[in-house]
Amino acid sequence: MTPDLFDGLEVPALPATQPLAPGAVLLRGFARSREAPLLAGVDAVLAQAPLRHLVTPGGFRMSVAMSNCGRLGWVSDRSGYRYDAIDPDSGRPWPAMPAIFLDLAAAAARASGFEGFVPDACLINRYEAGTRLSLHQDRDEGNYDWPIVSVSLGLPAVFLFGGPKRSDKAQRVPLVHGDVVVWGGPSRLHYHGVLPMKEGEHPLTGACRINLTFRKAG
Ligand code: MD3
Ligand code: FE
Repeated sequence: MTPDLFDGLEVPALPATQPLAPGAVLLRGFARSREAPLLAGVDAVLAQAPLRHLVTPGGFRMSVAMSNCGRLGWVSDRSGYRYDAIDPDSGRPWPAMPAIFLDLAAAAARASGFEGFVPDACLINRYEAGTRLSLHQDRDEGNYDWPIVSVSLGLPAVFLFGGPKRSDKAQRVPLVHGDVVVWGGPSRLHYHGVLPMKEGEHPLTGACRINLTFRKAG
């Protein structure tokens, strides 16, 4: 094989899709081309259902600020964790999921082998400097056959991706603006978290990171 056989071939610096673990696929930059309408959608949702710091059943205020859109929203209070059709702060249903959210989530799921993903819940997480999310499992959803699709916007974060047991060694996965990860199959119930955020400034989101997680909760 002579070097000129490679001329004209586009060899990406990183593959577009990286398997992280069985069932977990990282789509680097998948949301970049739709960053503006996604962030406009976030603003529209948050105008109707403002970010808030939920309290854990144990009484601790979460450092992540959260809101939701879609038919169901994830909430936590002294009585436990659950999905609820009503925003407890407003007493009204959560805002509808913007079409661009549904389209992106379905496209990412399809690219990872999950055809027909129609999420009914989108949790919006906002991280500022120092915000962290300790190791946990997502197991409040009605079935685990569908993946969770996550979209990272704004400041970078270091994601912790462990195994089925809390004590399993976690790998550190840097996630940057526009990255999308599809967590299905065996990875769906793995422990995961986010390391404390560093300070920074992003041209589109300012001093924060926004993470969207799309779920089939009902
Ligand atoms: C792996 N959010 O909202 S997204 C969460 O960056 C949550 O805001 C983090 O964990 C964030 O529950 C991580 C990536 C993610 C989401 C759900 C998963 C990874 C997952 C479920 C199972 C395995
Ligand atoms: Fe989670």
